[in-house]
Amino acid sequence: MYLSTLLRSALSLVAGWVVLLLSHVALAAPTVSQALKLEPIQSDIQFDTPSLEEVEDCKIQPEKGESASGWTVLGPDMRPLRRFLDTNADKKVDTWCYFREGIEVYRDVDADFNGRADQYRWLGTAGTRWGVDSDEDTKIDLWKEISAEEASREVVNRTPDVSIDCCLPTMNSGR
Ligand SMILES: [Ca+2]
Ligand SMILES: [Ca+2]
Repeated sequence: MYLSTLLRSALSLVAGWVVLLLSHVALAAPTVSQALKLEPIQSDIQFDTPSLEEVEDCKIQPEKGESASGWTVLGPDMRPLRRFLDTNADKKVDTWCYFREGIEVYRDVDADFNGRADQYRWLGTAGTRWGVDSDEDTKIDLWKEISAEEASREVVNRTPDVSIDCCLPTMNSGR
């Protein structure tokens, strides 16, 4: 009797491991060099990229939180370089974060979880811009957040095919 209980608990433990293993396979961890090949969708991002020699000393660290799981690529100094997260537990990455000097400066977000980024956010030392790309063509259609200073810079820098309207602050203006 005792033996069969023991056997049952051993079997359920193994089953648990198999499930855990499978979920990791489904959301397979990238290698450091695969992870570093990914680039932000927007072009004006200044983020850290290690040299070829430094790549050997970079590491991939799994992330497992209550609201998200994924990986962080750590540089030779153990500061984060990239972070890729699955925030809706569908085993697909939907948030791609880029760091500069250990601080997250930009992220691409697939907010409707269809596999294509539809929001672009500048963070930390890179400012406060938060653009929405409703049709996922990589061009920002409206700003969820932008400071007055950033808005005026956008008007100056944007290529002519982007309408000026989309560069005007829609929220938090005057920050
Ligand atoms: Ca996901
Ligand atoms: Ca999307």
